[in-house]
Amino acid sequence: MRQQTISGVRLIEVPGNYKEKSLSSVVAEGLSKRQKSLPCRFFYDEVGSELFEQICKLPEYYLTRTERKILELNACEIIEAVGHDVTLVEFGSGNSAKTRLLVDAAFKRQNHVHYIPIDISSDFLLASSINLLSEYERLSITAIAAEYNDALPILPHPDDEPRLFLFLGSNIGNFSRLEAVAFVAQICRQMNREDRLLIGFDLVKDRNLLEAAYNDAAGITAAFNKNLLTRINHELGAEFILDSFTHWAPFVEEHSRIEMRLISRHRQTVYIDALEQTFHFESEEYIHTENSHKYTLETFAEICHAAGLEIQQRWLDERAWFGVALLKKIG
Ligand code: AVI
Repeated sequence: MRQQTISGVRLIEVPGNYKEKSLSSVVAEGLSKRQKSLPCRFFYDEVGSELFEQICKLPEYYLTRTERKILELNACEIIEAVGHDVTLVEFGSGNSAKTRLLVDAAFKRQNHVHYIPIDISSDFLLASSINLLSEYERLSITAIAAEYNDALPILPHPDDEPRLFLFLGSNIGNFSRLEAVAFVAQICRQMNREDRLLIGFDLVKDRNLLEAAYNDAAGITAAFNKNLLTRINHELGAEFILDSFTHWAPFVEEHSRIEMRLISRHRQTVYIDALEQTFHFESEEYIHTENSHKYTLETFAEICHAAGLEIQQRWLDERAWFGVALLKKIG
C-alpha cells in the first residue's frame, strides 16, 4: 500500500491484488462457450468510457438524468436522514455531477466534508479528485486506487460519524443477483450501525422504453457494444469485421434484464492472433456482452435483505422509472 499527497489529494494505492482475468483469457474462455459471452467490464477503455459518457446524454437513455433529478430534489433530505458530519464514500469516481449534489447538500449542514472515492484507475481518480477539490475550500479527499474488495477494509472510520456509501448509476444492475447480494453484503460487513448505503436502481417499465434506451437511434450504444470487438482486434490481433455483427439489446422478461448482444449477420470464422485460434459463428449466433437488470420495488428490497440491509427511505421519480434507496443494517 502506497500513500502520498498530490495537489492536496491524499492518494492511497493498493496495488497488486489484481484477481481479474486478462482480456486474452476471458476472450478465449467466453468465445469457446456454447453461449458465447464477454464480460462488460471490458467496455471501458478510453474510447468506451467516452462513448458511455455520450450514452448518458442520449434522449432515450433516461437513467442518468432521472437519477440526477431524484438527487437534485432530495439530496438534502438524504444527507439529513444519514445524520451529522457525514463522510461520503463513493464506489467509482465517475459520477461527479451527482457527487456534487450530495457534497453541496452536506455543506448545508456541516463545516467540513470528507469525500472518499474508490476507483481502480488511479489516473482518472486523481484527475477527478483534484478537479473536485479545486471547487470546494472545506472539502478533503482521500482517494483510494484499488479494487472495491481491497479498499473496504482500509477505509477511514471517524468515531461516531456516519459514512454514506454511494453506489449510483444503476451499476448494481450489471451484476447477477448473486453478485449483487455478495457485493452489498461485503459493504454491509464493513458498515457500523450509523453508516448508510445509497443505491441507484432502475425499475421495470414498458418494454419499448427499456429497449429504446439500449438501442438508441443515433447508434451510440451499438458503437459502445462493438467497441469490444475493436478492442479485441487491436489488443489481441483479431480479425473481427464490425459490419458482420449487429448490435441488439432486447428486454428478456424471464430474467428482468436488458441483454446486450452482438449478433453475427452470417456464418463466419474469426481468427485471433494472440490466441492462435479461430472461432466459428453461425448466422444469428450472438455474443452476450452485458446484463442490465431492471427491478421491482420488491425484487430490489429482497436483494438488500439477502445482503443484511433494509431500506430506511426510498425516493422515486414522478413516473416511477428509477429508484434511489437509503439502506441500513438490519436490526
Ligand atoms: C453502467 N451501466 C449502469 C450501464 C447500464 O445501463 O447498464 C451500461 C450501459 N450499457 C448500455 N448502455 C449503458
